[in-house]
Amino acid sequence: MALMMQQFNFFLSQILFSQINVSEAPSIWSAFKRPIDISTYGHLSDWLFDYITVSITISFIFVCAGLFGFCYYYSAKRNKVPYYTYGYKKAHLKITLLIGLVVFFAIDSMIAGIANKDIKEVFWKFPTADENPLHVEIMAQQWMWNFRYEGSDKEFNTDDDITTNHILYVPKGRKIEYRVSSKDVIHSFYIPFIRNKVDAIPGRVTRLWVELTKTGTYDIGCAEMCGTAHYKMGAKLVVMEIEDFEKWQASANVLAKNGSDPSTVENYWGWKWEKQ
Ligand SMILES: [Cu+2]
Repeated sequence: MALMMQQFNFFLSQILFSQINVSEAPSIWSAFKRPIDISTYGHLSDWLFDYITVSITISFIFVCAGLFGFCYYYSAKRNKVPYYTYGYKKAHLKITLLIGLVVFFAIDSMIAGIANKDIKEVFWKFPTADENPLHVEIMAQQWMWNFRYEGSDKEFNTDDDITTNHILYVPKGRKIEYRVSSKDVIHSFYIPFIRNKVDAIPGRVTRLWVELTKTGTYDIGCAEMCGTAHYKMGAKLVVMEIEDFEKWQASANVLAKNGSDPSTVENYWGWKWEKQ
């Protein structure tokens, strides 16, 4: 039965991957665009990226203007007699300090401050039990992603757990908490469409939460160079309406219960969901 489940998953993945291949060829401009944001918090990262891009572009323009401006005004043609300065006059020190402070407060401190605020108030604010988050355990390995959902007993690593690989089914509009680990080397669970990722580290459990806003099929990748087939280490995130997800979960739960094989020890790679 475990084999049947695997074949079922493989069959589904074939359907999904073939659908994706049929989609339109991307235009050259799409290479410069970000993937769409399907999370409630992705705009925070996008805003920060935009802020950094705009502020360093403005700084670059000022530096270039200074460089070429000084080359022009202080060229040998305009200054027959050279004038030597060492930059230690009070005015020089004041201008240097002013530019340094502007860069420090307007760029560095802003980036660090906003990033810290977002991490504290959003990214590390994991859903509480009252919010009824969906729990998913993820085991990375060279070179695939294994997913595990608790069954109707709300316990991990028991006979009714639903396990999938290559495809991660999730509901829209419900918070999801992922707990991630690795069988072999360090990987990184990365969904570009939510602007978030977390390392999968052997012997350690890391976590990440998300709430999704759009249904559809999206790419999952590995963002850590993890070996020769690292580039192949992808999976699909299938976001469904809550009702559809619950239907899938119920049927997969029955299949899992009927198909569990306690003698196959490697099926039980899950771990206890500790309160953190
Ligand atoms: Cu990897």
